[in-house]
Amino acid sequence: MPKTVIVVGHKNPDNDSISAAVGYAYLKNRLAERTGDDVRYVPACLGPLPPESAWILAQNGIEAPQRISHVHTRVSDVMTEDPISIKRDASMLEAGRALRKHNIRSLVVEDDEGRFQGLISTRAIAERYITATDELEDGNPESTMAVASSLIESLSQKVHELMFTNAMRLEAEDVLHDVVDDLIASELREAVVLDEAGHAIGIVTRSDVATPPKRSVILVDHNEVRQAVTGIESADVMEVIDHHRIADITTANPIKFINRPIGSTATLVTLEFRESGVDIPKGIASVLLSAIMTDTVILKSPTATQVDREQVDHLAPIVGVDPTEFGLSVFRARGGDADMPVEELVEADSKEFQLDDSTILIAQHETVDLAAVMEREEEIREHMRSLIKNRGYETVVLMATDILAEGSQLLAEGNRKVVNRAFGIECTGEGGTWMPGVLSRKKQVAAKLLG
Ligand SMILES: [Mn+2]
Repeated sequence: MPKTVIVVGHKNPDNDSISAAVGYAYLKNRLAERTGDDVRYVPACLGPLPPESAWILAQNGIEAPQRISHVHTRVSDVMTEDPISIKRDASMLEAGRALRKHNIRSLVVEDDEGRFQGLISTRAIAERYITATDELEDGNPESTMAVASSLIESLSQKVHELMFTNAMRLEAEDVLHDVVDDLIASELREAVVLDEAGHAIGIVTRSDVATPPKRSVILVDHNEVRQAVTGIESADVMEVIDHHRIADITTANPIKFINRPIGSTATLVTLEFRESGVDIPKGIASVLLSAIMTDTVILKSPTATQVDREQVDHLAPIVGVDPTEFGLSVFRARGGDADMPVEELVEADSKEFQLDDSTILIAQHETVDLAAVMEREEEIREHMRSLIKNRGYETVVLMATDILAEGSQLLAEGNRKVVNRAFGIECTGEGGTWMPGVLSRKKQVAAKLLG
């Protein structure tokens, strides 16, 4: 079985964490093929897929990363799979032969449906023979004969008569640490691993748990323990690919640690593809491009760099799209503006300002799809009016900021005169007013209203 390495992003995954894990696992698998390493890189995630990730993966027929809850060593990481089994009605002679043939210490005893019944071990057989010799009396030839016939009889005895039925039972997903003490203390050397149907799928011995292997992990889009998968302290961190501040992940050995102050981890993954000369298939290119676009807000964010732009220029022709158009469709797949509760849309980023003895609430909602926001104008205004009524604001202003167009649609409820005077506009109760270049609530809106 190949060694497994988990490639995983941070908790509460965003599109960059998902896409970087998918893209980097793909690259590492191609590189492992190239070098003939028996390693399988598995992309994983720590929470539900963001809608845009689910969309882009489905569009490209790429399997979603595996959802994991921890990287502690599990029973399945140490068990010997597919244990040798024998039917419960088989004879001890057959059992003995099977133990010899496979050079093992115990056999799984199963019923006709293959369900686990017990274990038959070399120890149980030895005990049966030693017990038989209890009858032996020195100098009594009859007792010798009795023992001999008892031993012969034992060969045709059914295994279920001698099997051990109290073996410790485990599940493959059990955390090893949680079961190890019980296993050490158990009467038998072996524990049996059962599946849901009660079939034995593995055996764990005491020596398997003496020095359990650590699970191998590659971290993308984070390097902070707090944001990392549970159990990271007991795992083996093989690599880190990230674009955040350096935090507190530590390792026993030197590792590949890439960290650059650029717009997205997907940018770094793209660079890794190019550096190693591995072709980026169209699907993976789409996934990576989508993450550069979401993490840099279509390259408008101040975190976007020339390096990000260059990787966008490399990926877009592979996908065959215009990057901005493509970015917009990724943001639309988020579905936020059309679906999010109106309370969230208006209030998630809202601040109160004091003007004489009245209070003004200035809310801002950033979007790449202003049309979708404005389609909800009626509902939004109604909510703004309810805030005035319930919280006693004099005025509520909403800046619906179009990141791409670099301006804001201003909606006002309450005392519109104040707003109109401050900006020299004619704000009515319908449609709002487009204010080009207005992006900052503090500098461009609050200052004017309060000044
Ligand atoms: Mn990121």
